[in-house]
Amino acid sequence: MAENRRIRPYKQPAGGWGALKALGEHLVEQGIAIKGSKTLLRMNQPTGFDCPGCAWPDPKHTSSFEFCENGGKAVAWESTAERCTPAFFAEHTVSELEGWGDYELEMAGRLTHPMAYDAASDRYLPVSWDEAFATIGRHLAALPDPNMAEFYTSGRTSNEAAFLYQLFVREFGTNNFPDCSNMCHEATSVGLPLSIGVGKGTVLLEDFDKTDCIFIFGQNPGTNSPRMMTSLRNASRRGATIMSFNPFRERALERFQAPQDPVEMVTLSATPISARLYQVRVGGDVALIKGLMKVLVEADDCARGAGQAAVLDWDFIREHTVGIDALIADLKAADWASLERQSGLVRSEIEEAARAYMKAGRAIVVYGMGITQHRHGAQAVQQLANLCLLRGNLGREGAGICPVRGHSNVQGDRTVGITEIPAADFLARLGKRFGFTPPSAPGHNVVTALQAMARGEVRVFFGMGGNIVAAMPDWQVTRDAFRRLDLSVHVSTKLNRSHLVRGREALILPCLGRTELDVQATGPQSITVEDSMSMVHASLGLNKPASDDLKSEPAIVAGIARATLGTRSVVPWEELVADYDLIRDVIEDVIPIFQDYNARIRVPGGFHLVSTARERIWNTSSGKANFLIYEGIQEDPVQKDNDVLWLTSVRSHDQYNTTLYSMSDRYRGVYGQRDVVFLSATEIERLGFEPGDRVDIVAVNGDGIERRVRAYQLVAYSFPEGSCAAYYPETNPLVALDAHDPLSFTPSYKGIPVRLVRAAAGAA
Ligand SMILES: Nc1nc2c(c(=O)[nH]1)N[C@H]1C(S)=C(S)[C@@H](COP(=O)(O)OP(=O)(O)OC[C@H]3O[C@@H](n4cnc5c(=O)[nH]c(N)nc54)[C@H](O)[C@@H]3O)O[C@H]1N2
Ligand SMILES: Nc1nc2c(c(=O)[nH]1)N[C@H]1C(S)=C(S)[C@@H](COP(=O)(O)OP(=O)(O)OC[C@H]3O[C@@H](n4cnc5c(=O)[nH]c(N)nc54)[C@H](O)[C@@H]3O)O[C@H]1N2
Ligand SMILES: [Mo]
Repeated sequence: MAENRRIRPYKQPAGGWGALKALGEHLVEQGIAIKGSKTLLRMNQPTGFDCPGCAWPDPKHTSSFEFCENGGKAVAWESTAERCTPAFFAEHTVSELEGWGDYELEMAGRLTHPMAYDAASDRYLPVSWDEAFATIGRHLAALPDPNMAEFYTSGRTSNEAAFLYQLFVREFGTNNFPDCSNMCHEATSVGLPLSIGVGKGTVLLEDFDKTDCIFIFGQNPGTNSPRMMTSLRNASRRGATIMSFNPFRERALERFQAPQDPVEMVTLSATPISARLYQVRVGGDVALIKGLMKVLVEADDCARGAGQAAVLDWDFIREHTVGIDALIADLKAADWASLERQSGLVRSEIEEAARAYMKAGRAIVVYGMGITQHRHGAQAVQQLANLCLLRGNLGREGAGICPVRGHSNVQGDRTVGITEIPAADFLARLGKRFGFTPPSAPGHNVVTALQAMARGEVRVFFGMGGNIVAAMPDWQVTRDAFRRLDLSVHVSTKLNRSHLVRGREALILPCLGRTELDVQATGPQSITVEDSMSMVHASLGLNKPASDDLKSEPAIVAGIARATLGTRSVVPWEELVADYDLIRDVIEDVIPIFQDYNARIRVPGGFHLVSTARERIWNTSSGKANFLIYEGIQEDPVQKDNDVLWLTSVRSHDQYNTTLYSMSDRYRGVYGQRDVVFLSATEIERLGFEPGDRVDIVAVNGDGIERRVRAYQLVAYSFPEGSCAAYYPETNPLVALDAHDPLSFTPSYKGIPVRLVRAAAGAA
């Protein structure tokens, strides 16, 4: 619904009637008020489909309907009545579409037919599936080296599709698997194994019902994993203490009105969520976490000196960890003035938060992109692991570390083999099961893939979902790199930027969505996904597909594999695609933690994949959990200059990554516009501006390349000094491709050094 541009503070709690109204409007806008409501009733049910929105688990998938505004929007977006047909493509040239906004592109509706770019008319024209497969096969087979192709995955792809995909790509001969996870929780996948021997979280949903304390760092559950609000609300009502650390006072972290609670809805009351919300400076988390640990260590010294109970869990530390002495020495050496300056919090605030943590018998540490998307994201994650380890808050009930994953199956895709650095034993089992030798050389992640593409070393890009061209940093570099390709292919449900910024030849392959019925030779098929808490369960789409010409992702992989490898393939592609149970059987053969896969997903709620750290088994080189040290406290070192602000790029309440549901952001009080930058009134004044002024945001990178976005409106907001915020993906041009975590390669989307410069007169 087009809304007028305005800024109007949102006074209500998160959730409540506002959420119901917003979803209702959204269903109407997608033209599916009735069909949409019916579809929503089947979401996250034992026999329905898994929500294509976020990766937050559902209470055993056995609950009655749980209202989630943004899950509803994700479903409505997929089940829209709008169609992007060959007739649409006949009407618009690609050059014309390049001038459209991301919102307008996706509003064209569901893609209905495979399309191939035709240079003569500058249009996408319909092709048959066989022609499309043959084109891909011809390009791939002609490459002198399989490493000249990139195979991207976005995290909605099911376990079955992802497993077949990696099998095909490895049989073809490369480990080039750039993945949306590289832009997201890679800091977790790389950082946590070094600390605790596993790159996933250690808690289950029931731990939220048993914990005394929940610390939430850099994560916005009310928008990005709204079903988590049920756990937080229950915890708060039980008397557990919730503490949040976020530069924004995100409304859902403050108070929440549960749409499923008739009393709250009728009385317009709400449940307070966080006991305190500390407005940490953008990029100030490492200093904050070190400050928290410093308080614990000093309190422990004091307590033990006075003959009182220890603050640290020394039995756990002695039995299960290494490195405590070095950590304590490092924390003692950190001085409060620097910790305060860097975190943007004063010592008494950090002490207050640390006391809440000390008091709690059991604590859960939750985090999201505010931690991972920094130049030292992996190390920041390790500091959170330290915080847990100090009080033995790992591997027992009601305690643990909880990275909140993004896409609904991003974690499962990794588990079944989407990784550019596969483990040797996985490759050995894969090769043995099928009788071929998979490549062992490490492949590309998103950053190294883009770098190779920019150097002209890559000829073919294949995207299994997603919108990498918009999601990546450094748009100019990214776009130039895509334009150098011979062939770009995207398996998609909606039209997006990545279809327009294309190779010499380009294909769009439309696929079934999660909500749709997937019928193969043996009948309707269910797929499986793994949520943020390592629960694997089945998902069965029930809606009539958006078009008769759609194929499932597994069927698309099989078609391409046949066209590329022909009879030399050792995999019975058609047989596997005819019955997804057979795909699950081979997954089980290759990945032993999936034992009895088909039987276990038939139990409502599915099953839990073993998490070693949860059992206090430490798969690290030391065989113990490691306390790892972060030297210094600067997360994003850059020259000291008072005019340089740290910009963080965030999601609005009305978007799903690069998909915009509307131009508004209700909880932050922004309507009808996204070209705004949030910063404190004090900073606005200090920099010589007034609220409402238009500024260009100019990145400070020191590589001589100008990166600038234009004419952003200043919005005075409660925000920490030295920091500002604006929306993703519009600000992605500001992030240099080289500005990433050296360990995990996660781009530092949440730590962008910028200057604000008055915009040219008349710019807006
Ligand atoms: N509706 C909806 N749901 C989604 C998505 C979506 O776009 N829309 N995306 C999905 C995906 S792929 C992901 S990865 C997740 C993302 O979910 P989140 O992890 O919640 O992602 P963001 O909104 O980018 O940022 C999270 C929070 O970090 C805060 N933050 C920013 N910089 C800093 C910092 O330096 N320190 C701290 N402590 N906090 C900071 C922001 O203010 C924001 O509240 O959600 C998933 N679910
Ligand atoms: N500045 C900045 N940049 C960021 C981030 C940030 O916080 N700030 N966050 C990063 C993160 S966490 C992530 S995960 C990435 C997201 O990067 P991506 O995962 O690449 O992007 P999405 O926007 O989720 O992809 C949207 C497209 O996916 C397709 N799609 C939707 N459902 C399906 C499906 O079921 N199957 C298939 N095949 N296609 C489907 C549709 O065509 C849609 O246009 O962006 C990253 N970029
Ligand atoms: Mo993500």
